[in-house]
Amino acid sequence: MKRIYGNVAGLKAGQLRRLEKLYRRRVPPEVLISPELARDLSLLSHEIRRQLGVLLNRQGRVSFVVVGDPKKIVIPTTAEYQAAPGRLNGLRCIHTHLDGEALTRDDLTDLALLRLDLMAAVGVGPDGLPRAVHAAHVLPGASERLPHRLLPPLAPSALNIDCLTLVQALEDELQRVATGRSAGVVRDRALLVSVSAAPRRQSEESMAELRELARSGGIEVIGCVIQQREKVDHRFLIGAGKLQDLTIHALQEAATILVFDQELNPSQIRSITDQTDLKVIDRTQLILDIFAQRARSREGKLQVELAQLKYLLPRLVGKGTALSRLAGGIGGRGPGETKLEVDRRRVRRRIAQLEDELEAVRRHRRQLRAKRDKKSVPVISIIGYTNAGKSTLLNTLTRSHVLAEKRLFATLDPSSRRLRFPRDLEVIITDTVGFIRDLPRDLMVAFRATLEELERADLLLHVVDLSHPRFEDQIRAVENVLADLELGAKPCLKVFNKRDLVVREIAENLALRHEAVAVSARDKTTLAPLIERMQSMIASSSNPDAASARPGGAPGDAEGGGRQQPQPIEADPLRSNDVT
Ligand SMILES: Nc1nc2c(ncn2[C@@H]2O[C@H](COP(=O)(O)OP(=O)(O)OP(=O)(O)O)[C@@H](O)[C@H]2O)c(=O)[nH]1
Ligand SMILES: [Mg+2]
Repeated sequence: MKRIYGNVAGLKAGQLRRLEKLYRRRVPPEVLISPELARDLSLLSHEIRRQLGVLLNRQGRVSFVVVGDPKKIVIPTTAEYQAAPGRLNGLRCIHTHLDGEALTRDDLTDLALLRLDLMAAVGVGPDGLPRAVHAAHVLPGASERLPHRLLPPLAPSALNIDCLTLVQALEDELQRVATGRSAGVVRDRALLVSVSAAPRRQSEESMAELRELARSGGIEVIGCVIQQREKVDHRFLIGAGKLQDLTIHALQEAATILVFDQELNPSQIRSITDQTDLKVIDRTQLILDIFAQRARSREGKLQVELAQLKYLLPRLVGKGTALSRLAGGIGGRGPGETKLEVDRRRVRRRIAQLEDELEAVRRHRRQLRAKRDKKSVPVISIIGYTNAGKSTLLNTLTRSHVLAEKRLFATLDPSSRRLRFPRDLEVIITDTVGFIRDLPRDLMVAFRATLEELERADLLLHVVDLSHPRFEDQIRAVENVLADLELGAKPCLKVFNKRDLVVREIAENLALRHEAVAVSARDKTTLAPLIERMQSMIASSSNPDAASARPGGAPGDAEGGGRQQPQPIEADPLRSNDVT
């Protein structure tokens, strides 16, 4: 016996039997609904004074029979018909409207949220016979317009609208939207979402950075939604109504993923995923994904995996605990243990293992460092916000070819080069992973081995992208990370990069105010003052007496500039070898 869904209380046995018999009906697949079935629904609905609906699959079989109340009907959520992203769910809903009214807002929302093939309402006349039929379908790829299209009202005798062809065309269109703009490459298509009480400008700027992060992660951004709320919704973060709009928008644009600018807790991720059928991640997860894509060295990979597992662990909570009981005794595990606990234990074990391996890496690094210390070659570490131009600076200074790219977190693994200064002073110069505002804690801990290198530096070069509208915030973010790493007291020279993109006087004024050197890392002819400053700072750190004689000069007035023409940078013959 097939189940009748919805509001069946108080129906007579005969009426229930008639409802059950509806499951036996077949409708020609190309017809919206057969006139006979429309008539039966209408008459029965009139008799019980409740809306009545059927969900028909693409073979024209009745998959669900649902009883509503006089004004509305609740369609069961149909897990077995869940639609893949960019597809419809293969069911059309035909239900009755006792007053013969057109499709309601709720009907149209259901159409989009459940991704039905079609939604239709059969008007019930005063005699119980069917009147006009109103139908609608979703409208792909047009988020600026309404998300659906209403068909002109149909007569109950003229319901052959060639459903299958129509639905096929809709799916083709959805598919086209999904792949059209990414030139055939299958990539995630994201809607970016920000929910916060912060002023709009701030949210927008943060969103711009999230967009850059998404781009770096190889995700196509198809839209951004910012919601300002005094109080965030504890369940969905975003308001329930807005989330509904978002889901419809996502359907139209064939989005596959929602990326939140704010941190989501595990239960929010779960509720939003359930509600939208989309992948849901937050900024931290996105950064972790980028790191995972970029990690090349073994150490980098270990560090990223560790960070990912630490992120995952608290999120392995309660999910399906009751369902995933393992049979007792397998592999020595006791009965009653849940799969989740096994997962959690496995993750913990792997974390411990990774931490051991990284400890070994750190030991090895310390030995290398001790060797280097014996030779006492000064170390200069290039640090700064991601995309500031650190790798470019290293390349130009040492004529090497470290990867430099217009994307966030191009560099993950540190690389070191030797550099000989004009005054025959040799140093090691290291490029590091970029910093970012609110750097995920786990990531920082995981990258400790890399960042420990900084402790050993004699001088930090803090590279700043002067052309970035928020460069001052970026400076602060970097300084916060340095303070977290207890490196705040290290000698540090600010390098204001990309001065070619900024009006000359402005660049010079800013550099003066921040005691920085303005350069263009791509253009080695601009680097002479920087080299002078580095040289004198290194010299004074190894010879404190010299320090008082050399106050930090402004750009261009580098110490000794008059006496000694800055020479072209002499890179060591070893330059192409990493010296880590
Ligand atoms: N116009 C201009 N662009 C620059 C300059 N220096 C670097 N860039 C560009 O800025 C982008 C980022 O440079 P990278 O050297 O990769 O930056 P990074 O700081 O190493 O970045 P991550 O490793 O991703 O943290 C690249 O597209 C560079 O070509 C400069 O002086 N002027
Ligand atoms: Mg880099």
